[in-house]
This record gives sequence, C-alpha cells and structure tokens, in this order.
Amino acid sequence: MRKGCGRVAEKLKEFMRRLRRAEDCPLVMGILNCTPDSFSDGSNASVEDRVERGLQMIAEGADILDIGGESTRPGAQFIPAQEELRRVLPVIEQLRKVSDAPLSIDTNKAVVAEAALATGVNIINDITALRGEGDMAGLAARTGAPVILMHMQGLPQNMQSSPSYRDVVAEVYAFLCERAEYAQSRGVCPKAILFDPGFGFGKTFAHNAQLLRRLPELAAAGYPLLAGLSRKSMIGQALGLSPEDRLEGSLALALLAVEGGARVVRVHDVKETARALRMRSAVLTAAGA
Ligand code: HH2
Repeated sequence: MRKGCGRVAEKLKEFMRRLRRAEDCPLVMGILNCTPDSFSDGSNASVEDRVERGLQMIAEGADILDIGGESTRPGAQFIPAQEELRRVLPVIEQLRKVSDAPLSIDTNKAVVAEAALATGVNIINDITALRGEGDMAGLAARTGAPVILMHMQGLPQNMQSSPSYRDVVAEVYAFLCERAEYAQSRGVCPKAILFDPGFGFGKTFAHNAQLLRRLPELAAAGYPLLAGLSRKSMIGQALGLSPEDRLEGSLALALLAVEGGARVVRVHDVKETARALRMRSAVLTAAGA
C-alpha cells in the first residue's frame, strides 16, 4: 500500500521549511543511483537491493533521496526515456510503499519526471536547468514540484573537453538567475526553486575551487543552495585517489560547501556526512553562533 499522501506532503513541507532556516543543520541528500554505469556506485543491483540501500540511507540520516536512472559522468552516453523509466520506477514505487521521506528524481527528461512524480517523487533535480527534453518548466509549474536548477557548461558527452570561463562565479550566477527568471515566467513559484553550481559539470579543478570559495556570492541570490561534490574527480585530482576511496575528501568538501552557505549536500556516504554536519552544528550551537 502507498504511504499516506498527507504524511508525505507534510514531510516535504518540513524539508522545504528547513531549507530556508540557516540556523537548522544543513540537509543531506542521499544518492540512489539505479544505473549500471555511474562513476562511483554504478551496479546491476536488484530493485530490492536498491530499495534497501535507500532505506539504509534514510536510517543513517538522509533528509531526502535523489533517485537517478542515467549516469551523467563525463563521456556518459545518452539513454532513452524508456530505459530510464525501467530503471527508476520500480524502485520509486517500492520505496514509496515503505517510506514517506522526500524523494527527488535526477532527470532532464520531462516524461521521466512526470512518471516519477505520479509514482510518489516530490522534487525535480534537473542538471540541465529546464533545458532538457520536453516541457520540464510546464511540468514543475503544473504540479508545484520544487525544482533544482543546476549549471552545466556543455553536455556530459563533451563537458570536460575544454571548460572555459572569464569569471566562473559571475557566469554561473548569471546563468542560474536567468533560469530562475525563465522558470518563474512559466509559472514556477520562486519558493520552489533551488540553485546548484554543478561542481564537475564543465569545470576544471580551478573552476570548482573558485565556486566553492565564492559560494556566498551564489547564496546571495536568495535561493537555497545545493552542492554535489561527493567522490567527484576534484578529489581524485588533489589526492590521487579512486572514487571508492574519496570519503575524507568528500567530507572536507561538504563542510566547505556548508561554510559557504550550501543548505543541502548531495552525497553517497550519508552516515559519515550526517555525523560530520551534526558535529559542526553541535559546536556552533554550543558557541551560540
Ligand atoms: N551530480 C551528479 C548527478 N546529478 N545533480 C545535482 N543537482 N548536482 C550534482 O552535482 C549532480 C547531480 C553526478 O554524480 P553521480 O550521480 O554520483 O554520478 P553519475 O552521474 O555517474 O550517476
């Protein structure tokens, strides 16, 4: 049986409220990839195993799960909507039967997002910021689903070939503001919009570092910020470690992002990240900060 709609809606409302309360502990988004080829956690696990992993992340402190059916790692190949749906829908359906936690769908295809929303997902995570396949802006406006707008230069197929900016922070800021205006012109409520600088999406190490250090400039736009740095290649570049060995680097980057004003961190390692953030909050609270 599907979890009560009222309870799910209540949980989503609470999530959206906490996003805007800077005094609350930052939120943890657990990554639940349903892909054979994601850069750090791709696998051919069964639906049951993926659902179990999702529940484990919730038990470990995830405030939301981000479910994805298409890898967007550099060089990833495009897959059709049909295949993406085949990967994600059974997992969403099973998860919704047993959990009322907020869920987001990581897709740039409106038809995938629409089916996911109909199956119990609450939030659209669109790495193309409403420039993908189909009318994602219309869907977000019609359903009232909150939407994460992410910056990307190029496409996953070519984005790391020669990323180039005059001022990466100014350009990402201008892009995200333009996409937020577009979303609103299509009827999306401003309170339903989140910003994401898109770490690693068409960016060199130096670009990612600039964005991280100058995150407060992006936060100043007034939309809650999400940061996705978990296990990304900038950690490999700095420490020379492979994706499965990037936990400590990921924790360091998550804390830096939160210091810069990120309200949500998108991570693979939920237990460790939630503990690190709770530790930080405990110190700040005790110090009256
Ligand atoms: N990063 C990835 C995928 N989706 N969405 C947002 N909003 N922000 C991100 O930084 C982001 C994202 C890439 O990470 P992952 O899902 O672990 O890998 P893959 O794309 O290979 O599945």
